[in-house]
Amino acid sequence: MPVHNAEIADLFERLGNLLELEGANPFRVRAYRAAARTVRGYPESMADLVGSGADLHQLPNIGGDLAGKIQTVVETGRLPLLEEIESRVPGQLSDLMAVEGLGPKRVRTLYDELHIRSVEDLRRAATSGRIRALPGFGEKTEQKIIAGLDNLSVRKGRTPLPEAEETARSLVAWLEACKGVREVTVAGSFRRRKDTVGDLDMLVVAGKRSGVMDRLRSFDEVREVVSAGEKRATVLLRSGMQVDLRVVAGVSKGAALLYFTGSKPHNIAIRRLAVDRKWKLNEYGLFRGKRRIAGRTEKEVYGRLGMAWVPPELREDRGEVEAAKRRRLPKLVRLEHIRGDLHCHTSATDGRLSIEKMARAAAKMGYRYLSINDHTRHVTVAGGLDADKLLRQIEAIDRLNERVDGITILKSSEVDILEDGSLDLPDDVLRHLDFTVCAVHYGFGLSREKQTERILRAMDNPCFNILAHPTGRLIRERAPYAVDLPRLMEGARERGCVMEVNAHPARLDLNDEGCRMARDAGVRVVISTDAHSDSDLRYLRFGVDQARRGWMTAEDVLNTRGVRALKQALRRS
Ligand code: DGT
Ligand code: CA
Ligand code: CA
Repeated sequence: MPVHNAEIADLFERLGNLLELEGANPFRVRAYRAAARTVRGYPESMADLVGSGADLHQLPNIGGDLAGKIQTVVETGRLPLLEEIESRVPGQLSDLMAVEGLGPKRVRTLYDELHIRSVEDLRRAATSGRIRALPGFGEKTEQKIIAGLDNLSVRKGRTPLPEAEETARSLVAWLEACKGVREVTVAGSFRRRKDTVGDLDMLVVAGKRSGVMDRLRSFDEVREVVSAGEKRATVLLRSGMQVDLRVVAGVSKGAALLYFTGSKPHNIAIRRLAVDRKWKLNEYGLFRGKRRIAGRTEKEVYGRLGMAWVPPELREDRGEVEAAKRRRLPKLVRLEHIRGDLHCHTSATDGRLSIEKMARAAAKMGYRYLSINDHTRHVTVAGGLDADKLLRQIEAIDRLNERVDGITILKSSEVDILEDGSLDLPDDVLRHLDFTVCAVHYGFGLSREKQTERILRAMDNPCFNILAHPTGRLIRERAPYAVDLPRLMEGARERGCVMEVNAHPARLDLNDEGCRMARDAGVRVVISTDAHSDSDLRYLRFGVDQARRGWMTAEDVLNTRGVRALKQALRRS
């Protein structure tokens, strides 16, 4: 069974953490973390790439040394450098760094003074009050560590959807190849496209004696069989993710799919409709007395209950049941509606490829346009573009547009919103762009009031068009900054500004609720990938998932329009 991207990423993260504990060069530490991020969110599996002889150097943040390490892990399942370091310091110390409030220095102290090597050690020491006595810790820090530990288990329990997808893909293929298995579907939050999933709920349509349970047990990723009967099983995978599997008969397939897709509140709401008619609805079907009156397809069940079929993304009991009864469900946006990407980076700053290469990649995907959004100066990591450099890039794009067929390259920038709410480039430069994408990249610690004011002030500038990744969260890495999102929505609507749905797997920002908020406030969005190389352009579908969960139609999403209509819609009146 091939090594998953998430496992490679975990090894690199561990390596980065342990190097930091040992006081290694910060650049080296950062390089491993950046590589972990790239690998974790990459749309193709490293195992496949290595297998097909692809050049891993082309991936963002992957130099020659790292490319070699990825190859080694894929081929041997091991990372020798990590093993070497783990012979000096216990590997579990890396897990401690994930506890909020603990950096490398403190972890080192805890290890040296109290011999704390694991999360369990840490909890024991904290709850028995031994940590407060350490120099530089104190009672407050001890409390914070306990809270951090509680948080950790909450965060650890869920898997980001793009990562879960990788596991699901190989498991579905594995089960489908089993004799007697007719169909395999993943239900649950996975099918509803929630941004993180608690576990995978698999439904298998199979005849009696199909052998699917043995097949599941022999999946290479299975670490432990928690329970296994004739019709249901629960297993734990090596990644820590749980899989629930149920075998269902063809006559019940729709009812089972409906039941196990959830959400629970949605199920409860539609079961009430059945009860109102004195019928019974469960995972086997819809019953009048003993007679099954629907069950083979979801559509049949919904139809009998007087409802239109509800797209799984809407099944959260947020008004969809009522809307489905009145045939008023929104026509949700689809990936095929998208005509271009409005957030990408090039090698002029921290991207991998030239403008031309990015544009040709976008054209190949069938896009009509792609905007170039290199950073302004304030983002120090890559040395962003100053006014002169941006003006030169604008001229270069004009020339490219004459030469490159089939796609329009739009002139834009990812403009930093400074702490006082001004934009990082003068208006007379910004006016040369087709539109701006503006973002907060530092000053995350401002109070909710101040952060909100800062962004609203930036929106006051008539050159402001799109707010990039509006809450700044990084999934599993950084919580959203404190900001009054409803007020930002109101402010955007009043000023004719637009919100971004950043589709990068590390962000998904706006998330589903943010999208719904935008829609309810009458604010349009764009769905963009924040691509740093051509392959990242494929992340777009993850943004579409969240937009659909937020009830958005193609109308609500401006990059479903042609280039002229898009520019028109972005123009502020
Ligand atoms: P997750 O795994 O936490 O991301 O969320 P789900 O929605 O996948 O939840 P899960 O795996 O516990 O259960 C899968 C589906 O099964 C759930 O969405 C609805 C259904 N279900 C589970 N337990 C119940 C229940 O007690 N009542 C009802 N009506 N449905 C349930
Ligand atoms: Ca689930
Ligand atoms: Ca489950």
